[in-house]
Amino acid sequence: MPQQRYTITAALPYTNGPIHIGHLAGVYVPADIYARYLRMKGEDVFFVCGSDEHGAAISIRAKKEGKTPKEIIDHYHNMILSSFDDFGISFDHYGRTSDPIHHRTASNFFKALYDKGDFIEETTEQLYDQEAEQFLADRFVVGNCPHCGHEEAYGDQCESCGSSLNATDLINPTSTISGSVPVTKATKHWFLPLERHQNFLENWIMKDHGDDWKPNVYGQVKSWLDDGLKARAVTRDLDWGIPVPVQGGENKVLYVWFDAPIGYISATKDWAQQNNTDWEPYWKDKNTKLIHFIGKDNIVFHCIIFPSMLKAEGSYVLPTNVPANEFLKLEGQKLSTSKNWAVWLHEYLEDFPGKQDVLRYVLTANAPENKDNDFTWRDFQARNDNELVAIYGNFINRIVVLIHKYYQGVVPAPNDNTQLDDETLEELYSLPTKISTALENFRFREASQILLKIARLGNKYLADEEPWKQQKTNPERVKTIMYNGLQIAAVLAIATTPFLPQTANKLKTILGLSLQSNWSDMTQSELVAAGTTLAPSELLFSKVENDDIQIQLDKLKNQSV
Ligand code: B3M
Ligand code: ZN
Repeated sequence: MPQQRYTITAALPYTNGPIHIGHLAGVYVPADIYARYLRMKGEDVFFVCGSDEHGAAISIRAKKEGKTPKEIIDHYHNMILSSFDDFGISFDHYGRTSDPIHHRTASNFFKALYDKGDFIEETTEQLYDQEAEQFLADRFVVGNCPHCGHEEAYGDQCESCGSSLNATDLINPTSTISGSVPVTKATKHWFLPLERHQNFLENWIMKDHGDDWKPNVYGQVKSWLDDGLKARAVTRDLDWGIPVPVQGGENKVLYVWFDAPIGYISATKDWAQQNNTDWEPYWKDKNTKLIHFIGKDNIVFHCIIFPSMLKAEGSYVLPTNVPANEFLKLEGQKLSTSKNWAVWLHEYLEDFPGKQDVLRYVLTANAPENKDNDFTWRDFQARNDNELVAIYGNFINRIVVLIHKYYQGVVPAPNDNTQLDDETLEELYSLPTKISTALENFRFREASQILLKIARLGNKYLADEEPWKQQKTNPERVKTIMYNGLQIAAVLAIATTPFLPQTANKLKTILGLSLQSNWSDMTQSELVAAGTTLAPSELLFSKVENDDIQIQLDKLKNQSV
């Protein structure tokens, strides 16, 4: 089959704080598993992310810390980049929306739509903070959501019910800058008339993607479309952002949600320039599959607004899928940067050195795929101890230790298989295909459980055959069992690669497998050949102690405000 080109995007984190487990579970871990899996299948994958450095989130943080926005974005950009790197997220490129290449790209995009008459220019009454002398939109203003009554809805969105709002829709608005009650004041802006795109969106999403988009994503999109789309302002009266590049745009900037998704494109250009390749096929070739990994609060922007922009521009592909996740909670409560109710990635990496894969596993096995889910430290410990240590690690340890004990580490030549051997191997070779199906349908939880099933199969095989009881009486039979057991371990090693890359490398090293494996390698019946010498056994996982968990629980309690 010819290579399929994939452009995989992961939501650009705001550089107003570090990365926490909610971001990882919702976006970065599934996106990384998906990208690694497709690369192993030999597809042409470009996996892109970057820092989202404009918008109210940054200005507010800067004000709070008494710093300039530039100081804030540099600080968090570096921090986020290095924690992603330590954690092993395999982006092909990580850009920044403060880069000149992004400013140029977003500015040109705006101009292109402007020149084609795709905006409405209108002077309207907007909320204005007289004390701060600033117009209020987005996170600069909170109030009651007109749809669900949530008391802290932002000027562009209610995070509780997910509806997208205009600041003037809020009931009892207050400024988050000064706490004062805003007045209204006239100002000119450019609006993207989404109602013009209603028909196209209905045809594209409801006709083409009713079956292959996740129900939580499709459901949200459908309800916006059913409500009827309205024009959205895509410019703001702010001084932090990308200047509006048309006449009358002085002292105004592009709305952060106009420029941020273009960040995926500018990061692609940046990467292509550095790698002497062409960026356009990744965005404009009609066979390219564009996949956006995001959290549920970003659905409207990726399924309605950005596609309308792309369609209006005319030369871009539209997303093939937008596998948005729901939210992860922590110990029963909503994760919150401002309340410091979070497990921060950079702190996890310090507190649990070398245990990146444990977090990847727990966040995948318990991913908030179809509904909000809870991360608890007890569950983290239980999944580590009962699944990774007791099932996965135990199987590998048993088989490798026995090969060293019986054969000084040299893989024995097998004799004829019994029926049970054949049945076991048949089941083994059916599992990678099941993982593929789950991953290709964005069911990462299920995929992780099929992965574990390979280790369970290995344990069951050893427990049923009890080679340790037969070694004296029937050593030839034991050779076959051990040989087959190693093939199970080898399939496990390769299938583990997209999920737990560090563990996969360790296991491949023990088994003498190449670290560069392809997904199709798992169809080979002899992955570890007789005569191969295994490396010494190495513990893949170790128990998480009660004390370690208590430290985390105490820390959470003490740090939260
Ligand atoms: N910066 C992430 C958020 O809403 C937002 C994503 C942009 S993706 C183009 O937290
Ligand atoms: Zn609401």
